[in-house]
Amino acid sequence: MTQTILVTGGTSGFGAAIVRRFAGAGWRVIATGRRGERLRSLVDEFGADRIHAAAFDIRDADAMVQAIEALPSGFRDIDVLVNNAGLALGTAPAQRADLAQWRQMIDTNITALATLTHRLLPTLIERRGAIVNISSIAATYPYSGGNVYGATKAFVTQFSLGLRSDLHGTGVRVTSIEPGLAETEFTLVRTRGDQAASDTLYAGAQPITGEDIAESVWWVAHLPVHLNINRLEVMPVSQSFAGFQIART
Ligand code: NDP
Ligand code: 8X3
Repeated sequence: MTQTILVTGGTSGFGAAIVRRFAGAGWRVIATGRRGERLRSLVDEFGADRIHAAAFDIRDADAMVQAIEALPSGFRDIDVLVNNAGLALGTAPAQRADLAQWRQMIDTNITALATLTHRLLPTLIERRGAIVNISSIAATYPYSGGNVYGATKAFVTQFSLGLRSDLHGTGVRVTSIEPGLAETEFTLVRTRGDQAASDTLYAGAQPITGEDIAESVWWVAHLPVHLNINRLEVMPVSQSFAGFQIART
């Protein structure tokens, strides 16, 4: 039986790779994001029977509900929800950070993710489906300038574990995937379009790719139904941990 997956942030990076991985294997895919032209290209590539494009700003709860209510009949039975849309903005320390950027990260990475999950839970329970939340290593390992971004991802990880607990006995699976350094549009967005900064960060690092994470989501979604991956932390071999800092008087 053909299954259906909803992927938020399908216009770029991890999300676009996840859309391609599942659509290419015959799943029905609902792809969301603000950039409608990119979603339309995916529909052109795979066909409207395979991909449904839903262009909206995920922070707009009314637009989100409208998009879900407008799903064509063939796309309504959602088996897998991938909460991937998200962003980091800025790398300034908290005392110099832009409050508007903090709010945008919280609205996108936390509030929108929780709102969409809440809206789709009845369907996912009915389908004995799965939720895959894209968190980050920043949820666990703090770094200077990571402040609110890391905190939003800590929410994503802990919310995933809480959902696991609440959904006990429903058959719904919940996974938090926590990637490290990955080359997508993430750093371009974080630096407001500084291509040189993005290129410098990833140069020579053999970072994670969108396809790597798509493969992880595919694996999680295709495990035997009695298995649940709670958390999956993924780093490139080139990345590891650094020490604590000490301010001396
Ligand atoms: P990209 O910038 O390439 O993709 C982000 C996606 O999120 C885009 O499709 C974008 O769509 C969507 N998005 C952002 N804001 C909104 C919004 N307001 N409304 C709708 N969609 C939105 O980055 P990544 O692929 O790297 O990021 C995907 C997820 O992975 C994020 O949650 C990120 O925090 C996480 N992550 C990234 C890592 C990395 O190093 N790259 C590592 C660990 C986690 P559009 O702009 O079209 O709206
Ligand atoms: C993105 C990974 O380490 O740049 O979530 O914050 S990191």
